[in-house]
Amino acid sequence: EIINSTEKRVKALYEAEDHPILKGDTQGIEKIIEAIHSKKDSGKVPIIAEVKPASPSMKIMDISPEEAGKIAMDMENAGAIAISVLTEPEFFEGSIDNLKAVREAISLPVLRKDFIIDKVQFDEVRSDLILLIAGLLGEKLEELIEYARSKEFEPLVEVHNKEELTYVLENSSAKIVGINNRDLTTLEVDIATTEELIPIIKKYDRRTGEEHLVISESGVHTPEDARRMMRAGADAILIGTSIVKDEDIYRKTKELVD
Ligand code: IGP
Repeated sequence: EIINSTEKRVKALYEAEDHPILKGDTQGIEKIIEAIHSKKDSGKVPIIAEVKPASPSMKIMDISPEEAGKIAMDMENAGAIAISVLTEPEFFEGSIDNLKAVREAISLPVLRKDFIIDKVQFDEVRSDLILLIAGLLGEKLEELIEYARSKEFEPLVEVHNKEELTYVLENSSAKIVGINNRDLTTLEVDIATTEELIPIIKKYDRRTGEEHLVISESGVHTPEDARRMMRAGADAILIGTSIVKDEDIYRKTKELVD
């Protein structure tokens, strides 16, 4: 379903009269690495906080662009290292305008969360980081990674299981790997997924000498969950639902960071 709906959006983009071509101005990966180190050095947890109105399994809350900007400011002030913004309109109720508003409101790097399947989508809106889902792209993955970098977006390449991870490590130039604790086909969440997959990345890195940044995504609710993901070897943690549904976004983000 979500693929059909994404394909329709892509078609509309091609049919649109004038589509602007974006130029790069990324502040992606270096800034993230620096922020991760400085959080860890001060004994804190590097959190990427997500502006997420809904998911296929749960409505969280309506978020207008103005509110998206305010929420992102709270997240930034509470010590998040980056902000993720859903732009998928149908199943996650995100929007391009939310992302634009967030980018104007804050100075942290911004990650665009959407189902990217075609190059034309890179011209919709500028972000520093962009999600590419390995399981969705298959053999198109490396082509889109290279295209992303040519447009100065740094891709966060998401995997959910051992097969996808091994494929990404062996067949792509991904530097930032996201381990999604949620299975996008069954929507089941288990944060043990991160514990299971990180050793494979570390072993690969030791063998090749390259190093990946590992982001644990989804299903993290408490400071204990967050610490558990850090102990497993995550470099940062991406959290949406538990922050956005809290009545005090600043306090909840800070609790997870501290
Ligand atoms: C956030 P959570 O459980 O904290 O709300 O999860 C984020 O990981 C999740 O929104 C997500 C996602 C995605 C959304 C991970 N991968 C791919 C859309 C598409």
